[in-house]
Amino acid sequence: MSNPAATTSRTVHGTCHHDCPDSCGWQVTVEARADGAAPVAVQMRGDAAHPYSQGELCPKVNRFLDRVYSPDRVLHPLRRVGAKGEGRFEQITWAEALDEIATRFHGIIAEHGAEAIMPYVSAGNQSLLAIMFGDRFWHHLGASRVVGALCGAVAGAGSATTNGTGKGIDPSDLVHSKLIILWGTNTRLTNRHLWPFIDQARAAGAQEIDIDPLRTITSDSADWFLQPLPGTDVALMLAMMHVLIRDGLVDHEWVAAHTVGFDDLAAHVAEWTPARAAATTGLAIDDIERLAVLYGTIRPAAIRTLIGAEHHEHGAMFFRTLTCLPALVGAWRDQGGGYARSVGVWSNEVVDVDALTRPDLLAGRTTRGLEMVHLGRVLTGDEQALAGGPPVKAAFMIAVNAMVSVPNTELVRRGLLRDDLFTVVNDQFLTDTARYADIVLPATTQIEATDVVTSWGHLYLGWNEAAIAPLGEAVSNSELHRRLAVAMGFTEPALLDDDLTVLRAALPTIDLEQLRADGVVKVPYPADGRPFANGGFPTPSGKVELRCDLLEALGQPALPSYAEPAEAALATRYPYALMTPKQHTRFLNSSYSHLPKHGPLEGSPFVELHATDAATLGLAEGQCARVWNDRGELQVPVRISERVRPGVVSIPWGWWAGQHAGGAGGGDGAPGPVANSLTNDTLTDWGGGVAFWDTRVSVAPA
Ligand SMILES: Nc1nc2c(c(=O)[nH]1)N[C@H]1C(S)=C(S)[C@@H](COP(=O)(O)OP(=O)(O)OC[C@H]3O[C@@H](n4cnc5c(=O)[nH]c(N)nc54)[C@H](O)[C@@H]3O)O[C@H]1N2
Ligand SMILES: Nc1nc2c(c(=O)[nH]1)N[C@H]1C(S)=C(S)[C@@H](COP(=O)(O)OP(=O)(O)OC[C@H]3O[C@@H](n4cnc5c(=O)[nH]c(N)nc54)[C@H](O)[C@@H]3O)O[C@H]1N2
Ligand code: SF4
Ligand SMILES: [Mo]
Repeated sequence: MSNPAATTSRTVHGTCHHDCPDSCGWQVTVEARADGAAPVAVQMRGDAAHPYSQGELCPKVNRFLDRVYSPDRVLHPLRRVGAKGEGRFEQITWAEALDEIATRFHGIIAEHGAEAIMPYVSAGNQSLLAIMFGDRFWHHLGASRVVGALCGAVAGAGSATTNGTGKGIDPSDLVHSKLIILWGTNTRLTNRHLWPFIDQARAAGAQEIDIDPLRTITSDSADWFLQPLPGTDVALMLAMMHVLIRDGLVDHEWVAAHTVGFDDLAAHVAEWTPARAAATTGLAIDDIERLAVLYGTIRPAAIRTLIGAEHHEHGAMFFRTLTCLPALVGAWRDQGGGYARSVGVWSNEVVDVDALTRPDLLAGRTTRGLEMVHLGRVLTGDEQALAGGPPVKAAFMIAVNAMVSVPNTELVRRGLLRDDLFTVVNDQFLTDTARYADIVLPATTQIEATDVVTSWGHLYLGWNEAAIAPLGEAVSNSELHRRLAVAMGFTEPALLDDDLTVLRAALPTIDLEQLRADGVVKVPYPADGRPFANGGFPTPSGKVELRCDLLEALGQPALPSYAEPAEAALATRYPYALMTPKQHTRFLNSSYSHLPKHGPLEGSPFVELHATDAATLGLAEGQCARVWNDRGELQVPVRISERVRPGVVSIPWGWWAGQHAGGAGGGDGAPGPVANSLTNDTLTDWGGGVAFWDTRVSVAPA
C-alpha cells in the first residue's frame, strides 16, 4: 500500500513489547512523505535475523499497524463528562490534564498523605523504560507500592523455595531433550515460537507429554495427554516421587551430592500411592505409574511450564513441588534436562533494576505495599487490604485493563465507581477500565517509542527503535512520568532523565550502540547449557531443598504437600470448577478483542461444557446459559465440548464486556460483566499471586 506522495522508505528494527515469552524481533518499513507530512509505517514483518523468532510474528501482531492506526486510538487527553463507566469524555489539553492531576494529587497528599495515591502498572508493555522508569516518580512522590502480581510472581517464588532461584534452563535447549513434559502451559498458543524447537526434538525421537486440565491445541499435538482435575497436580507429583523411589529410579548419587531432605521426603511420599493420587486427580492409576516410569528412565528429561498453573490458591506449592522432580532423577546433569520456565531471571542479571527505578528516591521512607491482585478489596476500603494505611483516593492505571484482567471484577467496579476516587488511566484505547477514569491519557504504541525489551522466553535482549513519531498527542510511559514530575513541581533530576541516559544506567554491561546496531544481544548463560549440573543452588543450604525449613517459618509445610483450596468448600452450592483460559489465537490477554480483525474473527464469548453436564443441566449447543456465584453472573451461549472434563466448565478469557451478547449491561451504558466477574481473588499460598482458577460456579439455562 505504498503512497504516491511517498519519497523514500527505510526499515526500522523493533521488538515486540507484549507480555508474551517470545519477544519477537520485527522490521517496520517507514515511508517519508513528499508533502512534508509525518512519515508513515506502511509494513511490519518479523525480523528473519532474530535468532529465536526467526521472522515469524503471530496472529495477534501480524496486523499491528491496524492497531497503531486504528480510528479507535485515544490520541488526546480526555476528561470524563458522563457518569463513571458511561464512556462520555471531552478532549482537553495536556496542560489541563496535568494541572488537574497535580492539583488533585497535592490535595490528596495534604489531606491523607502520599500513600493515598496508588500507581497500578501491569505488563501491557514489558519494555524496560515502559514498565519501570515510572517507579522513580512514584518513589519520589512516596505513593503506595503495588506488590505481588497477576502473573509470574508465584511461579518464581515457588521454584525459589526449592532451588533458591527461579532460574531454569534455556527453553531452546529442549532441542536436546528426549522427554518433554509441557506441564500447565499451552505452548502452541502462548509461546508459539518455542514449538519449532520441540518439533525438532520430536523429529530426533523425543516424546512430548502434555498435562493440563483443559484439552488445548497443544494437547492435540502431544504424544500423550493427561487431563487431571484443576489444582490437583501436586498429588500427581507426589505419587510420581513415590514411584520413582519405590522403583529405584532415583539418581541417588546426584541427590546425595546436591539435595537436602531426601529421607524426609521419601517417608512423606510413602503414603502417596498412585491409587491415592488417582482419587485426587481423576487420572488412571496406570497412567500415573507410566508417567513416573517414563520420567525416571528417559534422558534428557525436561519439564516446561509457564504461568497457568500458578493461578491457584496453592500455586506456589505447585512450582515448589514440581522443581523437586528434576533433582530426584538428576535431570540437571544433561543439556536439555531439568526445568524450563521463565528465563527472565537470566536477563535480569544484566539489568540494574535499582539504577532504573531508583529506590533511593524513597529517601528512607518505607511506603505501604498493596497487593496487586486485591485491587477490588483495596478500592472498596477493605481494612486488611489497605494494610493499615489511608484509603486509596487516587488510582493511576498504566498499561492494564483491570476491568477485564483482574479477578473479582465486580468488586473492582464497585471501587472504581466511588465518587471520591480520582482515577487516571493511561492506555492506547478507551478500554472498559478507561471508561471509569476521570482523566484518560493517550499512550504510544511500540513503534512510536524507543526502548529495550528483556525476554522471559529466550536469552536475547531486543532493541526497539521508534519507527514513527507518536500519533496525535500520545506519549511514551517514560515521557508521561517526566511530564507528571514537572507538573508536580518536582526538581529531582533523576525524574527527568532522557530515555538513553536511563537505558545506559539500567544496562551497565551492555553496549547500547552495538545493541542498537545489531537489534539483539544474548545475555550470559552457561556455554554447556547445564546451569545446575554440578549443583550451585543459591538456597540457604546451597542445595536443592527437598525439605525447605524457610517455608515452615512462612507457615507452610516444609515438605511438598497437597491441599484443597478454600473454594472447594463451596462445591455443594457451586458444583462446577470454572476455568477462564487464554485460548483465542488472535488475542493477547485483554488486548485485541476490540479490534475488527481480531474479536469478530474469534466469534464471541461462550462457555464450554461437557456433554454429560449439558445433558444434566438441560442445556443444548448454542443455548444461553447463566453462570454465577457469589461474586457475579454472566450469560453466555453454550458450546458442548470434549475439551473439558465433566464437572469443569471453561469461559475463554480476553473479551471486553461490550463483546458479550447484550453488550454494555452495566447500567448507565457502563460495561457489563466479563469472565473475571466470577473469578476468585484469594491470594496464593505465597508469592503474591491469585487463585483465578480455583473458582466454583453454578450453571443453568438462562
Ligand atoms: N496467544 C496468546 N499468547 C499469550 C497470551 C495470550 O493471551 N494469548 N498471554 C501471555 C501471558 S501474559 C502469559 S502469562 C503466558 C501464559 O502462558 P501459559 O502459562 O502457557 O498459558 P495459560 O493459558 O495462562 O495457562 C496454561 C495452561 O495452564 C492450565 N492450567 C490451569 N490450571 C492448571 C492446573 O491446575 N494444572 C495444570 N497442569 N495446568 C493448569 C490451563 O488450562 C492452560 O491451558 O502467555 C502469554 N502468551
Ligand atoms: N481470567 C483470567 N484472567 C487473567 C488471566 C487468565 O488467564 N485468565 N491472565 C492473567 C495474566 S497472566 C496477565 S499477565 C494479566 C494481563 O492483563 P493486562 O495487563 O490488563 O493485559 P494486556 O492486554 O497485556 O495489557 C493491558 C493494556 O496495556 C495497554 N498498553 C500496551 N502498551 C502500552 C504502553 O506502552 N503504554 C500504556 N500506557 N499502555 C499500553 C494495552 O492497550 C492494554 O489495554 O491478566 C491476568 N488475568
Ligand atoms: S505477541 Fe508474542 S508471539 Fe506475537 S509478536 Fe509479540 S512476542 Fe511474538
Ligand atoms: Mo501473564
